Amino acid sequence: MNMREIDFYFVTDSTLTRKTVVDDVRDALRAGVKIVQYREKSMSTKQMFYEALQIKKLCKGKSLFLVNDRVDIALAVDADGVHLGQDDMPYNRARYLLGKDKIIGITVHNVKEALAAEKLGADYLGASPIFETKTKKDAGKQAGPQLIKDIKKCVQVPVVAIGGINLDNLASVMAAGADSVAAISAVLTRDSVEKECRRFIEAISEFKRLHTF
Ligand code: TZP
Ligand code: MG
Repeated sequence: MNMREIDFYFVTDSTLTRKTVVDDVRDALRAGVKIVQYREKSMSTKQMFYEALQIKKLCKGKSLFLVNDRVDIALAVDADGVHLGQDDMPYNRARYLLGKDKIIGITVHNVKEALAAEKLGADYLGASPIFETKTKKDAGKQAGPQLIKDIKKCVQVPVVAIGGINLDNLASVMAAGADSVAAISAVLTRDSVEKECRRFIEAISEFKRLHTF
């Protein structure tokens, strides 16, 4: 599995789940997601380790498994990689610790950060936040789909769009050139995480099918 083949990017959130984070991952995998990011901001390191281990086992043979922020947890469970923000562990140190084969994604908010992250060697970029979001308090001001267009003009690495994305505004994000889309609340707060993931996967692949020649 390669970052370029990924359509919908699934991210966990223990504050939004209607069941448990592990149940959500099971549902998402049933829907066919090909990448799962474990994003946990409040648990103890020990709890995170055991939860990450469970998720890693569920993902095995089905999906890539990345850990948000925590290089130590990623290493401890032998995850496929990490997702790092601008204030997380510096890329070079994370790469040194994880080795050349692991995936490192970096959140970027503008073209300058995107160019810097690509130059460092990031495997993909998370363009954020595209729309207003309540899920991440310090996400910053919504950039609109134009951010994706601007970034896609100057980088080669895949760009994952995140922040306030739902099935209604998805087309505008895809039309701007996103390679992949992450949506948290639009999926986790619905009755069926599985159904919602399926809807995103289908809508994204349909868009790509119609617009790739
Ligand atoms: N990073 C940038 S915005 C965001 C993260 C983790 C939250 C996205 O959540 P939602 O509910 O899809 O707006
Ligand atoms: Mg972070």
